[in-house]
Amino acid sequence: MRLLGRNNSINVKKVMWCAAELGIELERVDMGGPFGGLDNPDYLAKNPNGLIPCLEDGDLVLWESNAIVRYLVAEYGQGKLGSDSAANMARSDRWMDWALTTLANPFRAVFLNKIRATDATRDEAAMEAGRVACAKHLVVLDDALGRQAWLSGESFGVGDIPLGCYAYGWFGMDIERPELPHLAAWYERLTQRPGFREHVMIPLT
Ligand SMILES: N[C@@H](CCC(=O)N[C@@H](CS)C(=O)NCC(=O)O)C(=O)O
Repeated sequence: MRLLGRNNSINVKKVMWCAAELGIELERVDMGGPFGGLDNPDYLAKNPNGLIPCLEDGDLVLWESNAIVRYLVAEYGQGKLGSDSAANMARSDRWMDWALTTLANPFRAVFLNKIRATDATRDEAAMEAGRVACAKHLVVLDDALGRQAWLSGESFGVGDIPLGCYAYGWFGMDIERPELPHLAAWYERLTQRPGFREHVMIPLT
């Protein structure tokens, strides 16, 4: 099984971390960013969006990182990471969808301007608007984590994975952050997990 995508992408990180949690061997191939290759016809035949990540597992070629994570859990999870019941999976799905539909866009505005932009290209207004929007959305997450230890329910699960990757970026950037104690405590628990340390906690670039 192979995952195509550079290791510093949040969407690649979530798949690699999920595979590590499940004990799956997953070879990663550098693509995208400085490695390029996403506009090659061969790659576009696999993912016509020209984006990473893309999973190859036998005949299956799959893009969209959350779909890949769900596939790994369904195919190889044997009920782990909260995949033992439809209700538990739905609890996780809710946060996975929320990450993409609600948090991803404002987070990207902060991350790209803070980490990837140069002084010449940085859009301070967009960065600040993104930061304010993220801070507002993260109150919802903090509130949920005040009532349950994990986003997946009583134990760590697949619903914690995408937002854990965003949390690493949020806490790792030199930005103003509101006090969100439950979010901070959950993040601290994530940093104890070997798969998170290996695949997510790498320099922000
Ligand atoms: N919704 C897609 C988003 C994919 C995406 O935007 N990938 C970015 C990296 S995080 C990408 O391919 N950027 C171009 C590049 O790396 O060259 C997913 O979750 O897989």
